[in-house]
Amino acid sequence: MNDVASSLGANDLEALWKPFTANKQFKSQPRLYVAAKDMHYTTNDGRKVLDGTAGLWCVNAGHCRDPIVKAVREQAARMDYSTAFQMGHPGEFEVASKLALLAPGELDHVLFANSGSEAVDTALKVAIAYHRLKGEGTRTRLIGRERGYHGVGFGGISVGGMVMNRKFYGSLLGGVDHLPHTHSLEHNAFSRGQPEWGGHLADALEGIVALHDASSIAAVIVEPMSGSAGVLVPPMGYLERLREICTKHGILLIFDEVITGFGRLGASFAAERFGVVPDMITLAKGITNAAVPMSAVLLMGEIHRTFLDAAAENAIDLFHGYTYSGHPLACAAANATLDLYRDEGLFERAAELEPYWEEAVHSLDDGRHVIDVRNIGLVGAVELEPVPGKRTKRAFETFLGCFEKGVAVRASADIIALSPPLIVERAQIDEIVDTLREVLKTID
Ligand code: PXG
Repeated sequence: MNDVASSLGANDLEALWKPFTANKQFKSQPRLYVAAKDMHYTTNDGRKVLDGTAGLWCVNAGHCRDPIVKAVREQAARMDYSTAFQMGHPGEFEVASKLALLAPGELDHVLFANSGSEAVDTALKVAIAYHRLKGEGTRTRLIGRERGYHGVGFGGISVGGMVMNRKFYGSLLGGVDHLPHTHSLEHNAFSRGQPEWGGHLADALEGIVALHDASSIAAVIVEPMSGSAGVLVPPMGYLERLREICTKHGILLIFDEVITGFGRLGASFAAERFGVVPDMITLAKGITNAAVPMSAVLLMGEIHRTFLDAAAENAIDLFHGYTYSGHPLACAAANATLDLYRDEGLFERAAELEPYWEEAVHSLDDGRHVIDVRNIGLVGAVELEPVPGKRTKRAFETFLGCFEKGVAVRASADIIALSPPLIVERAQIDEIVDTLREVLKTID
């Protein structure tokens, strides 16, 4: 240990460089949670904070739920780790089977990883390798979308469309194009559910195909509803059109459902809610209710078969995987979580609450600084007019103000995103919205 390190006390905040955090501000005014149960966190100074964001879009069943805690505890004592490659354990097969049953269409095979970023990079690699095995090795281009978020791996930031996540990191992957995003205050402000305007923006994919030729394109990846970029709900007909164009040109369609999976939109997956089945789905977050890190790629049986058919009997069929793919603790958490979602009917509950949620968030339509409110499922966004020359300031101060008043909301640029656990009560929806309204009145 060097002198500086050895002089740090056990509770010193200096050594840790927190991710996606304003570290100078945080260290001067630290916000620490020490416990969580159901809809609430407890701070280090003993305050209760109502969770308006399900952690980071992930604690869909509420915090520290007993069946999940018990399952993880028992698994930790029974078997900590089993080799991921060439060996297996029962829990991973159980989770994969449950996911395949839950998934729409022929999405009946599963690869595990540990984060949304890893799931995205896995899906992109599988897409390119699949075409290669089919004798179409020229299909290497990947198409993402402006304002898309697909994690922080090199694949994910390359197809992603968040400028701050990209601009520091060099030239990124080659052969990537982006569709236009679908957000338009001019046409869609204060939409309820799917906006009517914007379905035609999917036709930009035809333009990209015309430019490069379909024979060079492996996959299109989009979030069916963009979360991190500030809740961009797909316009009517948009996803259907993307599906049509991809099918027409033999391009794989990947839905990144890291946020939209597991009930967030009132159905198991956004694919089910919107009635559009992609060729692969990436999942994370709610898969274990965030109790243990885990992610997955759901893929069509045909993709899986292509790899198996190409491999000799004793040969490895996919040269990809992580030490912790299908980790026993994660599988224990996922099994208990998927059972809990089913037993408590939480996806249906989200669907039932949607009209109440919609009314509540749109009661902010005339709130101070508010230039848009949008919603779908148990997701809402309140877009604030930026302070000239000081983008993000207003939403960040709103986030701090809400935290002071005991409600956790998420700030993304000048947008406040809301996504409570699916166990939220109506009175708690009111508390989230009322707190936000009051705090907005106090922000310059
Ligand atoms: N895809 C999507 C659609 C995501 O939302 C990831 C991939 C990456 O997952 P990991 O587990 O690698 O972080 C995400 C993550 C926000 C916010 O403020 C959202 C995420 C991450 C950080 C912030 O909304 N989602």
